[in-house]
Amino acid sequence: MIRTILHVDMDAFFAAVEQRDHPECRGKPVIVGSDPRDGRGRGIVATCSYEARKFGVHSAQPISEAWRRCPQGIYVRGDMAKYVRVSERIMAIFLQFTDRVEQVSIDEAFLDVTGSRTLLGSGIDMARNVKQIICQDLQLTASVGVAGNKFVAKVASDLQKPDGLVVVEPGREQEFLAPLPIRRLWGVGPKTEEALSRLGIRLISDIARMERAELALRLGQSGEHLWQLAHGRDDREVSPEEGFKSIGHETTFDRDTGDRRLLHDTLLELTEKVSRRLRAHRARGRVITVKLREADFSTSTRRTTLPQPVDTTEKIFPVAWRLIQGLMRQGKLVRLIGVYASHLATPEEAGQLPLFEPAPERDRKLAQAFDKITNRFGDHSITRAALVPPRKK
Ligand code: TTP
Ligand code: MG
Repeated sequence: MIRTILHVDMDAFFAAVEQRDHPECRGKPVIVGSDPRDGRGRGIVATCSYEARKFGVHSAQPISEAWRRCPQGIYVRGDMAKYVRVSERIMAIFLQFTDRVEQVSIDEAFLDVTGSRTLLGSGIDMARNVKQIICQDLQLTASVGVAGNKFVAKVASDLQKPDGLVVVEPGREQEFLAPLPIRRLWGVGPKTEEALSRLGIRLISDIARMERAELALRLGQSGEHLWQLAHGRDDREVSPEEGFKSIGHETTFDRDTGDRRLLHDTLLELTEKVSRRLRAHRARGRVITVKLREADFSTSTRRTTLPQPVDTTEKIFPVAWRLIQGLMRQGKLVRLIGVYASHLATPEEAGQLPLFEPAPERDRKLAQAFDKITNRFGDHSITRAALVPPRKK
């Protein structure tokens, strides 16, 4: 079966929201960052409007450098909570088209709309509609790529930014990718790019032309992977619960249950496992997803994006419990529940995202102390007084 996958990515996301909310910024170079007025180089550019990009301003640049290139720009401090709210509305729009939505970052998602074609039209129809609804409801523009797999859809969405729509018909993937530089391939960073360019390999077509075995010989496993991508092949699924990377736990009850206390305590235990694993990996998650399966196997998920990445039960559990309660239906018994943290960042990465501030130190120390004790005495040695179970109705 030929799949239809959309990759949607908002244009100049934080800056576009600011231009929308402050009409005096429209049509002007707008730079969003932490510490924007600090010309001495402490702040970092989160993003900037397309007007500012003409001056050579870009994400992750020191504000001082942006200032040097574009002193006439409008410099604003971002409002992360607002962007998260807008992001949630965007993700909700995607769910009108399919429940197979994989959020990749705050402003970007894959949609597997294969199953929606009979009802909602072709890939290009759905792409146009997604763009139109985002524009009408949120006064923002998105760029969309439509293709038979994730990789090609992602490349396509980026090609005509801003307000782009690029469709790659099935069977034309290789032709579409051929003239593009190899850095467009997933897994080709600056180092690989340099190594390959020394061999005269600069375009995706150069890789597609190579013998598969030769590429594998030179680059090992990633050679095989690049060869597949260069031919426009990518069979990874759009996976709603997983997101980009995730840590999760789920459990099936011995007997289907409607007991809220049991559900609460089980979810708390699962959350505890997730947060311990997050800390063990020195990672924090920004998206919390819960899953609930009813006795008849009908399964639903719900997720929320947090303003800051988290790795503690104190932060994750209240969110997860609220989401689970939203999924529970009167009189329906529950077979399975699960909780996942995704869109993971290491503390270092979280620090690089200028607007995501690290979790309070106090919270972390508490969690670390807790880990030490549970690691020594097993999972059940401490119960948290802070997390009081709900009163039975
Ligand atoms: P991107 O989608 O990479 O960028 P963008 O939406 O601003 O612009 P484009 O039109 O090229 O897609 O990132 C989405 C948001 O994430 C961006 O608006 C701000 C935030 N961000 C950071 O805070 N730091 C960063 O280094 C990057 C790349 C993005
Ligand atoms: Mg974007």
